Amino acid sequence: MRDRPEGTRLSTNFGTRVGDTDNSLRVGERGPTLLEDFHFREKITHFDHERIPERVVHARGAGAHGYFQPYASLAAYTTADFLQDPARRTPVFVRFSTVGGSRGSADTVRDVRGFATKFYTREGNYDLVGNNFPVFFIQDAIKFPDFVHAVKPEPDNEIPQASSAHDTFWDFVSLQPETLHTVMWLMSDRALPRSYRMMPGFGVHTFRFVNSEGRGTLVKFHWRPMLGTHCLVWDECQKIAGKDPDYNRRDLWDAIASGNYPTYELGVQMVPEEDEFTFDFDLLDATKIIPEEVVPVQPIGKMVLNRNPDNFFAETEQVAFHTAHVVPGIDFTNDPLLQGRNFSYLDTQLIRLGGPNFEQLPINRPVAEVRNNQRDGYGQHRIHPGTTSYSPNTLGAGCPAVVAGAGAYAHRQERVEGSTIRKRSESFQDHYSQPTLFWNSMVGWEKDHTVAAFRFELGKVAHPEVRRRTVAELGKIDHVLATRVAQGLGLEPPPAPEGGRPVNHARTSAALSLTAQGAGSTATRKVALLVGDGVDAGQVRAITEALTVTGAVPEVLAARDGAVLAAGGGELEVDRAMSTMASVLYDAVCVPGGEESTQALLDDGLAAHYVAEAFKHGKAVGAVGSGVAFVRGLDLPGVRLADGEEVCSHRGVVTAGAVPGGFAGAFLEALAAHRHWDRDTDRVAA
Ligand code: HDE
Repeated sequence: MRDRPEGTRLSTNFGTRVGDTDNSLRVGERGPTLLEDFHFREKITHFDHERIPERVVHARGAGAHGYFQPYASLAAYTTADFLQDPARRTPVFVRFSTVGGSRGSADTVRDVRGFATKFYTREGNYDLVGNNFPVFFIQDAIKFPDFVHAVKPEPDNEIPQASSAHDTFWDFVSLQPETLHTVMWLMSDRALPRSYRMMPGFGVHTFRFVNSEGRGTLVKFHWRPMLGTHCLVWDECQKIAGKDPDYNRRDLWDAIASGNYPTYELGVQMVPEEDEFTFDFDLLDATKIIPEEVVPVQPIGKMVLNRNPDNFFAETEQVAFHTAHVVPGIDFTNDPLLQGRNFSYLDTQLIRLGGPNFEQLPINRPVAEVRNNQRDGYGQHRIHPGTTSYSPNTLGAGCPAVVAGAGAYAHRQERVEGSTIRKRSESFQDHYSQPTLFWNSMVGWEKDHTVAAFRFELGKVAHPEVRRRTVAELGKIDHVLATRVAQGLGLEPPPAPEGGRPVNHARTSAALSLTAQGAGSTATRKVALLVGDGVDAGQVRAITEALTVTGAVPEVLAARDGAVLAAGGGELEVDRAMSTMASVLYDAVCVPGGEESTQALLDDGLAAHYVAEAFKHGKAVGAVGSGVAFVRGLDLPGVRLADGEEVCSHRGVVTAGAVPGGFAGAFLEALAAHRHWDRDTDRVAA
């Protein structure tokens, strides 16, 4: 249903054509406006009511349409219709989001990201409402309001926006050790996705597949981006938040608009029900992962996002996800966080979307038939003829008929016994082993970034006792971690563990490191080529071509928009003025040659800043011909540069006397590697 304006005439909401929408009806040219002006009143009234409440969490989002297709039938595990036939494509709508910030906040904040998928299956909508971390901050839904109040801006002055770097968040964390595992993920670069297209998703909870024999299999869902998982760094994020606050949203939109469709593989970790108690943690505890080395992730299908929404409000804003939107063959477990979510999502949509008929909004409408005796309410769009709106009935021929079996959802039967009790199970009590596992599994630069994040966040905390309590908690994860954070904060490190039980169990899971998250690719990577008058246009063309062939996106930047003069005559078109962009908006920077062009760049501090900053952020840097002299002038620490005609690739800095030969290949390789952390970046002033 699309309401297109082409060839139409302006009317009121009741269909009366309007001849003037610029002047309200008044008494004489300078007199008062008349109440009689129904068009004026309707227009203003509608405008006054244009806003709906933003989501209490996940307010800022970006959506996309696409489809999901399984690789093979999963009939052995589940009856879910959309997982049976590898030939069937099920339409989907996905909404990515940040969690803490308001609707207008920046994209590149340190935060968890939502990854919510609505599958419009023939058996009704199935919503997989996940995040980009596999774990959550709390174990029981009753703590959710406390957690969210702690992380949201502080209530007296509503500061800070979209940031966990403040006292109330860390006060809560330091008192609530179950948060620590997810806090470790939050302080890692995982909280800074380069792109929604390069970000994983997780169902977090243990769900249950049920097959046609009623046999259950416990299941964890994983979305894996086909471009690999890649992240930004914190300094870059803070700058992007000013240079382009819509960075991730724009990236998603532009990629889809240009035919670079984001693709993800859906994977599952499956555990037979009889093995539920074979782990050293509880599968019902959402603060735990199942290490992939213990239960591998099996790919079961892929999702392609191939269409941008037509209208942000109608689709991305009004879409309503709900963990209880399940289809036959997918069931819940008793995870107390999931049980609470099954209440919360419907409840929140009732207020956010203004009543019980939000399922009739186009973006929420199932493709499966909807028939029931629910009636009336705000925004009712259906006209139900007849006299019966109850069941059982004979006057309406017993319809809609209630038939068990035959595709009806059947809750899996589970025997449950126990006393009513407010108590967390003993099996939920170990809050430190998995944060330690995560810490141990990171490589050096990941640990460095994580320590820096703790120092930054706690450095913003005003209450010394909150800082101290948090560092003490970190000491229970790993002594080195706590010591390094304490040093940054000028605090006494917690005492080293003495004899007895060492704090760190020394276990690792290689799959947890960012270095294990998918092969590098140059596809859709953005590269800034810095040029001035007198540039060697042949070099620019050769580099541009080599990049474009592999799917990278080169852009020519100069001091001004328009064109620059090429060495030896002619012009080279410029894509953007350097001042309208920044190195943080690119994945790599390259300086082609041309004596005059190099001189122009040397005279422009902005050009030097582009290269130095890209270097500092670990990005590939390239230079050719006289461009090498430009890079040499920046005195980048610890990097070898080309001398003469040779091609030199060192720590992601690729230089060459001329383009032909190995430059393009070496530069593409450096670009595909995403970042180069074997550099000494501390001394770079950028
Ligand atoms: Fe949510 N969450 N959540 N959450 N959540 C909402 O529902 C809630 C949790 C997630 O793009 C709200 O429609 C409770 C885990 C996503 O529209 C609300 C608990 C995970 C989105 C809500 C959790 C999520 C939401 C706010 C603790 C990852 C955005 C607006 C028990 C598995 C969906 C809304 C979108 C949104 C409640 C914890 C993911 C208030 C009570 C764990 C991706 O209902």
